[in-house]
Amino acid sequence: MKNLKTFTTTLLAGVAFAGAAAACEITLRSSDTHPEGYPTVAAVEHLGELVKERTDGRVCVEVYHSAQLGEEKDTIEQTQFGVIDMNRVSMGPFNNIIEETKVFSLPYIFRSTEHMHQVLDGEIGQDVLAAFEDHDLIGLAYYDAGARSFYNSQKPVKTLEDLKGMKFRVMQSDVFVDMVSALGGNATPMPYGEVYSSIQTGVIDGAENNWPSYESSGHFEVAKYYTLDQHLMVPEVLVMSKKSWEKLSAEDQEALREAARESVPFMRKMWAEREEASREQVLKAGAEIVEEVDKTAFIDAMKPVYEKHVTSDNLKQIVERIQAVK
Ligand code: GTR
Repeated sequence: MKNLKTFTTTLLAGVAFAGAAAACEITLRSSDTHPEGYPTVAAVEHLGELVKERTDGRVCVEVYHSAQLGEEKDTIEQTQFGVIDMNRVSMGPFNNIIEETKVFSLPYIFRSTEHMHQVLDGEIGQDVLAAFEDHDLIGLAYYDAGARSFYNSQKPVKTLEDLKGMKFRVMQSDVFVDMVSALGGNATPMPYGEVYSSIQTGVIDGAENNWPSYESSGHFEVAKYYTLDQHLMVPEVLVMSKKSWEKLSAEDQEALREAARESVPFMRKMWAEREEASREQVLKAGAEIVEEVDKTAFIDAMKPVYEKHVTSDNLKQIVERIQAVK
């Protein structure tokens, strides 16, 4: 009996020791509105594995998915304060805080996914990421978010005329409010988590998003008419609180930057697959897609959005630089 007790004690001590050796000295909490398995969540988890490996287990990243830490706008503030260490968010909710982020939220600013990648991977992408620093944030990486299109619970929207007077939820940014107004609709900015019930109860007619979000949020269940107008390509961004960043050694900062860079191709591959899978899933579930859309009419209608929001020399220059990218 005594022997067994000694054996158990030794065993437990061994387990505790192994646990201590592998314990993380720093655990960075990262927020995401999306559920487990969504490409943005998987990308940050992947980044976490890389960082842990490269810091010999000292720095770990814990992803709080499914909006466990709150809705995007609130989590951004908490990240600025250092309450949340990292945050994977759309560029949209930054528009009212960081002027430069508006350019990527302009309707039809990118001609294609390739064009967007060229811009984000080059100097312009770096310049816009650098703009986060003046706002207590460090921009680490961009992730894909495909193209956003309108969907609603009422009817197939085939033309601009069909959109007139309809109520759409938008992300909390003035650019998107003006975008819906320019199309003749009524915009209601609200947090992502409130959209499903708002469509269900008829507070709004619909919203706009990419295939994976339309699918994973379940919005297709309450708004089955999806119009492939692809008016926005707003990239996702991974940011870190400057306060948390400054607590890291230069070496750990570099490990984090490197892991962030490497998580991008991982995410892009996953994203392309998920776009296809989500599209198939919603179609199977009965979503009706309007594929034939006169995009020129949509593009022309968006001119007032550019006139209102691209006013400073800074933004005018960035827009010109984006347009000049082949
Ligand atoms: C998604 C995006 C989220 C969130 C959401 C929204 O496409 O990945 O970060 O911004 O859209 O519409 O609020």
